Amino acid sequence: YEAIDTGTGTSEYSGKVTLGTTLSGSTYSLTDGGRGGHKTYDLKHGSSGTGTLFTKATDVWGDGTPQNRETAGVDAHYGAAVTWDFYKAELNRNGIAGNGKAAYSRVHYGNAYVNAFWDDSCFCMTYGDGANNLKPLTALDVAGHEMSHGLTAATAKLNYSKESGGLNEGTSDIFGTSVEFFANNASDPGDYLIGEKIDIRGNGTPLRYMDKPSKDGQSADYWSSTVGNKDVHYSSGVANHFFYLLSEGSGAKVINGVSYNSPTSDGSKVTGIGRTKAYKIWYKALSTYMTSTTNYAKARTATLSAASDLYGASSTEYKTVAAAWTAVNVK
Ligand code: ASN
Ligand code: ZN
Ligand code: CA
Repeated sequence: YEAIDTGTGTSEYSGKVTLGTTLSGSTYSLTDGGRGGHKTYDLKHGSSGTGTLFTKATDVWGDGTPQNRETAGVDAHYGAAVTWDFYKAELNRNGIAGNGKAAYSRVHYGNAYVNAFWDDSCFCMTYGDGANNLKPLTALDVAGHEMSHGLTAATAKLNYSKESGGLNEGTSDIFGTSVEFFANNASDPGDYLIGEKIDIRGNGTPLRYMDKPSKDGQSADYWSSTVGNKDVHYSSGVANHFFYLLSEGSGAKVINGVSYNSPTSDGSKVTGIGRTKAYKIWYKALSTYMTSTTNYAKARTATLSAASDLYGASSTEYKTVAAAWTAVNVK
């Protein structure tokens, strides 16, 4: 006997959440039957194989602390579900690959491992437990970021170096942040910061800032001819900054209690079109016009083509795409 169920979980980062689960006989598992059957496994500090599927006699999971090994499973399973739902509701996409196929998640990878990664060869997600095994990398924006590497691999296949690598990383930040806004979760409200929950620096600051990427000390705010020489997590700043400006516009703004102040390279003013239109334009560009070798100049034309398809070539949306790229010095 098998049945799709709805469990409840207490996550570390997103409060109490509902979980897609499966009841087999008298045992529940973190198998999301409503979303392709996405499973979440416990690697128990190993670093290979799938580990052990989370199973239980009751459909109540985790306690919100990292000491309870189910908790990271709750966050990861919830992040996969919200990402799936975002792709479906907002991008009209059936899963990461677009064919309804579920990925799977592995948590408790290695020991105090401070990273998370998508692996396209297993079509799977892996999460470390973070510093001192206390801050697993399972926050919503990180989950959405990592799984969106699978989305990019299934669409534009942007090469992971030089400017195309920055666009690959930027795409993951754009959708990671969009997933966080889409979740509308009171414990982790949407923001234009990446990794604000996982305290990867140990001082409470996020990993990246989309309104002004240089606030991290390394990322580029604007395109220059040498931006492709930076690590892809820093050359992504140009794409992140473009997305922020397109969504929210330049200047000072407070969203969900977070203050932003986004500059432009030339002192121009940009009025945003809202993040929903912005991520639809980015997705259309990624899935229709970008290729493995797309650089920033080509990303400008790809997103203009996408905006023209969606809103028309004389639309405010089209003009704002042009203005936002110009404001990050992609002309
Ligand atoms: N967490 C990193 C990222 O998604 C893993 C990597 O270096 N690719 O960017
Ligand atoms: Zn990434
Ligand atoms: Ca965030």
